[in-house]
Amino acid sequence: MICTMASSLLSITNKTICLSNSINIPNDDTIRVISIIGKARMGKSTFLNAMINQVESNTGVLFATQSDDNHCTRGIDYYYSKGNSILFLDCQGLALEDSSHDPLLLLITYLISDVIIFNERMMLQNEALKLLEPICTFMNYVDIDQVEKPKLVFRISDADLVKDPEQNLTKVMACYNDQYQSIRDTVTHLFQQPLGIVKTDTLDKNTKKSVQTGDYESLFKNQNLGFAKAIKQILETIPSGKPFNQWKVLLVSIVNSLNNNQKITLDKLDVITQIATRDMLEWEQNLMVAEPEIFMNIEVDGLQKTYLERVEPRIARKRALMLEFTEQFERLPVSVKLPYEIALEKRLGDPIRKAVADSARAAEAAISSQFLVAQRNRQFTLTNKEEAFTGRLAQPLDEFDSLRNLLHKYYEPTVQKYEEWMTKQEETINKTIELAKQREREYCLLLATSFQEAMDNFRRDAQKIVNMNQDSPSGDDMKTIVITSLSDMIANLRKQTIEKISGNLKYTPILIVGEFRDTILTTTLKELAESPISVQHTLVSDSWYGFIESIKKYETLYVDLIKSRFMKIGEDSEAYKQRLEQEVAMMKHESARILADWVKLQKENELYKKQIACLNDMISEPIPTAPPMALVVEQTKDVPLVNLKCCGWWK
Ligand SMILES: Nc1nc2c(ncn2[C@@H]2O[C@H](COP(=O)(O)OP(=O)(O)OP(=O)(O)O)[C@@H](O)[C@H]2O)c(=O)[nH]1
Ligand SMILES: [Mg+2]
Repeated sequence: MICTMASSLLSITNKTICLSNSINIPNDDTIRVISIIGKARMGKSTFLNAMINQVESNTGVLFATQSDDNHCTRGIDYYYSKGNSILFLDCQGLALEDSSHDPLLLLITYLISDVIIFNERMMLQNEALKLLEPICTFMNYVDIDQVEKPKLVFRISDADLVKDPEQNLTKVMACYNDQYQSIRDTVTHLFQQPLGIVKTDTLDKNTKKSVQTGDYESLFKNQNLGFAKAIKQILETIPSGKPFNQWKVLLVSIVNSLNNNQKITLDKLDVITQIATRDMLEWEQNLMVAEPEIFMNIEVDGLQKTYLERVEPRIARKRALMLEFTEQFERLPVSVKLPYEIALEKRLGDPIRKAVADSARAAEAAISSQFLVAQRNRQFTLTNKEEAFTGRLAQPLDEFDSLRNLLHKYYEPTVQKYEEWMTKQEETINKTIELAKQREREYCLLLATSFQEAMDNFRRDAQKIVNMNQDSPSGDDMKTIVITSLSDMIANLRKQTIEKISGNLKYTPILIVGEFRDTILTTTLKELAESPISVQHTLVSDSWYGFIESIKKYETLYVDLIKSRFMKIGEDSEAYKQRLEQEVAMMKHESARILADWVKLQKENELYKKQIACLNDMISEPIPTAPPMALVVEQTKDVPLVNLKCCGWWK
C-alpha cells in the first residue's frame, strides 16, 4: 500500500538533479529543516511520519512507506509543517541498488539541513559511519568554514540491546586510529558538536501492523518503545532557522552548481548575500532620498552651543538608524550583514567624527592665543622680593582666570582639556607655596633656637666675667678686663650667632600668610609690596634687631653690675670713679658704634644681601651667598604637563 501526502522536492536521474517546480511554502516563513538519511528500507519515512504525527497529531501517512524490499522514497520528498515551521525532508535510502547518487544526496542534504537524522538499526557501529564516507569528499567541494554546520543525530531503531545510547555513540566516536578514523574526524569536523543519539525499541507485530496502516499513535501508546522521548530529544536540537526564500535561493544555487559540475564555493552559493546586500542597499537608498542631510558634513565653529545644536542630534539620529538597520535585517547571517553594517556606520559616522574633530580644532584655535599667554606666564620665580608674589606669582592666576572666562562657551572636551591643565598647574603652584611656607616655619624655628642659645651664652659669659673680677684690686686691670672682655664678648657672641644662623640660612625667608587660591594671599602680598622693606621681612628684621637690642640691654645691665661691685668693695675715690665712668662711656660708645655701623648697613642695603655682607665683614669668614630660590615651571611643546625644578639650596 502506498499513500502519499508529502511532495517531491527533487529527484535524481542520470546524475542530474531535477528540482520540483512548485514548492508550496510561503516565502516569508522562517523554516527549520529536518532531514532523515540512512540505509534503505529501515523505517526512515515511518520515523518522520511519527514525528509529524507527534507535532501535528493524527496526520496519518505523509511520507510514503512500503513494506517490501523496493526503494520507496526516491530523491528527496518534503512535508512542511506550517504550524511548527518545520520542513521535513525524507531522503532516498542509501546503499541499495544503484548507489551512485548517494554522494549527491548526502551533499545536498548536508548543505540545506539544520538537523540531519541518521537512521540506523539495532546499534551504532563503525560500519554505519562508512555510509557517511561520501561526505568526506565534501571537503573538496565546499568552503566548510563558511557553512552553517548542521546538527547530526543518530536514531537507532530496534535498539533493545542498547542500554545506554550515549555510551554507544561515545565508543564509536572515540579515537582508535583504525580505518574508520578519518571518517570519525570528518564527521566531527562537519557537524555541530556534540553529536546526538536517540533510540527506539523493536515493534511487536501488532504495532508494526498499525504503523503500516498509518496509525502512528500506536507508537506512542507504549512509552517503552521510546518514540515520544526520541522525537522530543530531536526537536530540542532545532536551531532558529532562516526565511524560506533565502533557503530556496541556497537550494537552487546548490542544485545548479552540482548539475553544472562546478565546484561549490560559498561565493556561488552566496545568492543570499547578494539578495541581502541588494535589500540593504535599497534600504540605504530610501534613506538617502528621505534624509540626504544625514550623510552630509556638519558645519561647526568650535562653540559648544553649535555642537549641541548640530552634532548631538546627528549622533542620536545615527544611533536610531543603526538600530533600525539591526532590527530590519535581524535575520541575516552576521557574516553577510557585518561588512555592510560597518560601511553604513562609516558613512553615517564619518561626518560626525569630522564635526567632532573640527569642533575641537576650532575651539583650540580660538583659545590658543590666550592659552599661550597663560602658558608663558605660569613661569615664575620665588625670591625674597615682593614682586615674586605680587607680580609673577599672581600673574598666572590672572591669566588662568582670563582663560577660564574665555573657555566656557567652547566645545566641552577641549575646554575640559584646558581645565585639567590649569588644575594641574594650580596644584603645582599650591604645592610650591605650601613648601615655601613650611620652609619658612622651619627657618623661624632655627632662628629662634640659635638666638636663644646665643643669649644663654651671653648671660653665662657675662656672669663669668663678673664673678672673675669680683675681687679685682686694680681699676686699670678692671678696665682692661671690662673693655677687652666686653668687646671680645660682643664680637664672639656675634660670631657664634652668625655662624649658627648662616649655617642654617638655606634660603632667604619669605613671609607668606593665607591661602593661595583665595584672595587672602594676593591681598597680603599686595600689602607687602607697598610696605617698607623691614615689614616685608618681619621675621628676620625682628629677630635680628631683637637680638641686637638684647645685647645692648645686657651691656647696660653689665655696666650697672660692675658699678655696684665697685660700690660694694669700697673702691669709691672720685678719681677712680671718674676713670671708671670714662671707661664705661668709652665702652658704651664703642659698642654703640659697632651696632650703629651694623644697623646703618642693614638699612642701606637690601636686606638679605646686606645682612650677609655685614655679617661677613664682622667675622671675616666668607659666608656663601644664597642664590635666589627659583621655581621654574617648564614649558613643553603642547603642554599640559608641568615640570617643577627648584634650584639653589632649596630642594
Ligand atoms: N523493525 C522495524 N521496522 C520498522 C520500523 N519502522 C518502520 N519499519 C518498517 O520498515 C519497513 C520500511 O519502512 P519505510 O519507512 O518505508 O522505510 P524507508 O527507510 O523509508 O525506506 P526507503 O524509503 O525505501 O529507503 C516498513 O515495513 C516499516 O513498517 C522500526 O522502528 N523497526
Ligand atoms: Mg522512505
